[in-house]
Amino acid sequence: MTWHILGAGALGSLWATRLARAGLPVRLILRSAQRLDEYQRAGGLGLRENDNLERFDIPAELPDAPTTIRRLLVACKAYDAEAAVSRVAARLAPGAELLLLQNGLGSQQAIAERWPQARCIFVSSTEGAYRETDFQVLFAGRGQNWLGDPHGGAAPAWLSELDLAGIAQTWSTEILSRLWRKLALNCAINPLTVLHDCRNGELLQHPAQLAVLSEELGRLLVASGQPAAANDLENEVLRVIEATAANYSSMLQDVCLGRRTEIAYLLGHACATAETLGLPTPKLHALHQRLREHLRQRGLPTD
Ligand code: NAD
Ligand code: KPL
Repeated sequence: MTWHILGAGALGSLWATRLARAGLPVRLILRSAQRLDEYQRAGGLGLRENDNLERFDIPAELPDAPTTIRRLLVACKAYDAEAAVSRVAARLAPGAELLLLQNGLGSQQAIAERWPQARCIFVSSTEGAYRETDFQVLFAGRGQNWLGDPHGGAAPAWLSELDLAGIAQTWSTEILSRLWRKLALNCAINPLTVLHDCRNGELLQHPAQLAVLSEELGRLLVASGQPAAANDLENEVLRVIEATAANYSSMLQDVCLGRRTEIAYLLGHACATAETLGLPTPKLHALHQRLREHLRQRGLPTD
């Protein structure tokens, strides 16, 4: 069965090239005739891995192409994902599978609610990739992809295709817990790196701030029905900071490059959930407001 990939950015290209390299059928869906033309002139998708550059001439099409989609990897940013799926919705077969690669939470639920006839598989990825140039991706960090269906059900047989393609995968029966835990880590670390304009490791100079945020996030996870995701959260925040001490967080990189952040699906989602639950989280709200003000001053979207 063909893998349709919606969005040929960093992660979409990383998946598409590895699937194509394994000889699996892949088609890219690009947003406009101009992007399609640029792609064709680039001569396919490039993957740089361990100083080795390979190019793959993967077929590409527009969202309104006539063929049916049975398996779709949605590889857009969280703020683009629902609109991107809506452009191919008429092509989805009944029971089509949508793999949602987005960071944070909120965009996946919006898609799952709007297209209930599809099987939505949520993915939490710790792989790292970025675009070196248009249509050329650098595989910057090996990691793991956890896939799961929040409604339960069996693991799909095509997971073996990911193994064949060398895409590290684990089927998770607790995918929401994983996504909430990652969201909490991102909420404790990323906004502070933006506001202090620092590498992750420098946050160790602000232990009191990290402690109070971890405490509020832990209470939020428990109140949201995800107690396992709250286990030992503060220590995990400190462990991730130490393990990634020399890195700039993805949010700080976005801000420095003048790119829209996924704030609405991270801190925004955390604060909105706390409000819905009637749970007081004053430090998280204050952090959200400071971050939004910081983005506003730089002319970036605040949600
Ligand atoms: P990206 O910006 O590199 O790629 C997104 C692509 O989607 C862009 O090429 C954009 O043009 C395309 N797109 C947007 N709307 C579209 C539409 N309507 N039709 C077709 N294409 C459309 O983003 P990314 O870094 O690949 O991140 C994707 C998601 O994966 C994000 O939620 C991110 O947080 C998450 N993620 C990324 C990484 C990473 O290392 N890059 C790691 C883990 C998670
Ligand atoms: O996932 C991250 C990111 O940069 O987005 C880290 C810093 C590891 C945790 O927030």
